[in-house]
Amino acid sequence: MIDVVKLKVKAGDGGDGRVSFLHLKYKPKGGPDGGDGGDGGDVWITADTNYNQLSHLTHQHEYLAESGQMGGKNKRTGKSGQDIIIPVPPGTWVWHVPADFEVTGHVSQKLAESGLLIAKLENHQEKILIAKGGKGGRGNWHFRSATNQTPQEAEKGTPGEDKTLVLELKLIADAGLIGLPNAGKSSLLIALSSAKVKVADYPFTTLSANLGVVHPQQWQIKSRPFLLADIPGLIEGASQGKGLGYEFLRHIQRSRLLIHLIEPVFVNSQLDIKSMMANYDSVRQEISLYGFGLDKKPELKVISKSDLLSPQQKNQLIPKIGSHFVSINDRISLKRLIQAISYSLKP
Ligand SMILES: Nc1nc2c(ncn2[C@@H]2O[C@H](COP(=O)(O)OP(=O)(O)OP(=O)(O)O)[C@@H](O)[C@H]2O)c(=O)[nH]1
Ligand SMILES: [Mg+2]
Repeated sequence: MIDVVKLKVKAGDGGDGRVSFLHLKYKPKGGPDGGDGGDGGDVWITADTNYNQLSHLTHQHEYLAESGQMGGKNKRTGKSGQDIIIPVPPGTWVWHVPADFEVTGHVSQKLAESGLLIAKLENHQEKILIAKGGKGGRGNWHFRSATNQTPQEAEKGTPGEDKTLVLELKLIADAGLIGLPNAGKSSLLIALSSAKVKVADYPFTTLSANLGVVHPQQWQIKSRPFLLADIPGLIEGASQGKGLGYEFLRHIQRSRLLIHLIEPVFVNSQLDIKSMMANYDSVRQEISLYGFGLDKKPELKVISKSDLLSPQQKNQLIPKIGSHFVSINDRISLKRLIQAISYSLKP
């Protein structure tokens, strides 16, 4: 999924004013009649629900709006340049960045440091002006005066604005799944929704963010559907560039609830609760290093793969980690989790 793109935009220049004089058979040298130049086209960005990622913007890196045309004879104003409208999915943040900004490393962090946030586009058809077109120059007709009936001057059009932008898409999910790689996040998304996502028994199976809709009604729960996001796993040192998950935290930045999956750890077939708690802490650490208030979001701690646990082991875990257990093989546990999530999401 493409969720960050850099592009240059340039509004159209204003057309120049014209220098001309009226020529008539019976009046060889008439008055000045040079028209004004047309205004340059603007560049707009608009939120459009027909898009759910930014991949349509990767083929073209420069967006130039049309310039205004030069003024005509007979005081005719030149044609204005056409605007450009760039559609983006709702949830796109628009950053004004230095021209040499590089979209590598921890982009969200770099944007916060060196970019200027111009807009957060949330709703369909919300529109913002990104670069204003130049004004058309005035034609020589404007410069006539009592002492100068034949002005040879006209105004030049002003240049259109140009900017370098980074568009950053932050998916809108109600709840986001976080946890170490292999914790079972994608499996859970599939079990709860109809999302089609890759699952495998190795870390870093998920390489981008996934979204699924959960319909509590299908589980005989009277609650509204909600959107659940699954992102790549987070590992210790993620904020220093390890693993893949860090960059994807942008997609849970806007969710109202974090669902933190902690998988059981066994050492010589003994449950290792200390390691589980340490794993939990390491993910929390990366969340707080990410910033943007992510660590302030309400969190549901959920122990995954609970089919691997005996009732005694569950009892040992409750005082240490909590009492939410889930297994994709246990429908009752899935239903209970949906109930807990729905309850947390109630306004
Ligand atoms: N026994 C058991 N295995 C599970 C359960 N949920 C997931 N698994 C297994 O755990 C492994 C990892 O599952 P994923 O869903 O890919 O884990 P993930 O957290 O999305 O992993 P990354 O995308 O790499 O971060 C797979 O082999 C799953 O089949 C569960 O409830 N019980
Ligand atoms: Mg996954």
